[in-house]
Amino acid sequence: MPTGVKMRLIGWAIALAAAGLTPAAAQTPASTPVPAAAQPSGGTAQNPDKPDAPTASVAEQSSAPGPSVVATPPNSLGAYKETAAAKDIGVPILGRKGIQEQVTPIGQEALYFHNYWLLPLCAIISLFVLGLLLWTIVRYRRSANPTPSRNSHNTLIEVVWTLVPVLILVAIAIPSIRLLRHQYTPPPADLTVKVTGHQWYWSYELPDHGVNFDSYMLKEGNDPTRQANQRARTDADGPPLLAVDNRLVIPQGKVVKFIVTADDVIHSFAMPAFWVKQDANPGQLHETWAKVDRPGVYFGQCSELCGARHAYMPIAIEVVPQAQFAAWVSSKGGKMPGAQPAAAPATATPAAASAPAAESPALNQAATAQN
Ligand SMILES: [Cu+2]
Repeated sequence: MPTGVKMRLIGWAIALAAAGLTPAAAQTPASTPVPAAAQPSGGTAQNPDKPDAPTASVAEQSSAPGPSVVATPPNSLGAYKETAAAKDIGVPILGRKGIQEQVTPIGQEALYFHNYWLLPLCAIISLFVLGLLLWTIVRYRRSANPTPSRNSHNTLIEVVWTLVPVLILVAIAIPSIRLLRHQYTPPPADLTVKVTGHQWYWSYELPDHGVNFDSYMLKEGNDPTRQANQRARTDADGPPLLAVDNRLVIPQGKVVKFIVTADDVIHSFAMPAFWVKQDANPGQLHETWAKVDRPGVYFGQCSELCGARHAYMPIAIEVVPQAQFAAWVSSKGGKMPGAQPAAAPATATPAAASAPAAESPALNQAATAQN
């Protein structure tokens, strides 16, 4: 067989083998459909499901009991109340090894790739090389093998030790690049949060909701540096060094775009359970996103050494059903986009302007989800 044909055959063999070697579960699409009930009834481009169709999953049921709740003005929803932090999810657990339980589609895909693909592959390669070394040391020691081999060339072995590493790299590259692609092509955002790192606290802004606040770590009750007007941490707030006075609250099942920047030095906005870690650089806007279906409180920390109190600027994000989110927005002095009658053109979104019934639940939902 001519060399050119042989090489082409080898190339096809590599491509086929790589395709067969990639794990099927890693192919979960990044954009898991947003719970049907949480979707707007207008502009349902990415989800054809009916917004008020009965749904089975717990997340969907609690996320949006129906359009009527979303349509109710936030003021009538009752006050927002902080959820008590869990001890088994969204927090570091004493004695636990490995990566935190993931609550975003990207996190789950990445965790699967790490646990069921990269780690076994590394283990198999390490064990194989170790075995080969041991075998060579024992079998070809001087006493057992007094006359050394004078071989300098073996075509079969050379082809094998070139092809096998190429196959391994291809088998890693395919799911890895797919994960990157999912990570960097987020679905359209339902909500934008601007995150700013400061020495040494975080501030959050929801520009579409008129919400803007700072978030500081809560000190322990017996901390001598705690001022009299500062609330001491309780277990419901979260673990020591991670609980904050003002949590960022986001709605469950919605795509949240985080625009991350810094005020003074470089910080890093990191939320382990979301698979989010994004540098916050002064003068630059970086973008990351998360979609969390599971309500709860999740904790992260600044992950870029930023100065003396770097360790004391934690991040706490609370994921709540949409109605609770609206109550939180109103408790922060903001209002849900589209919560006003369409008569006010300044705040009306294109969907709101074109909708015939200004007060319809569909309108409020559409306007909410568009922002
Ligand atoms: Cu820092």
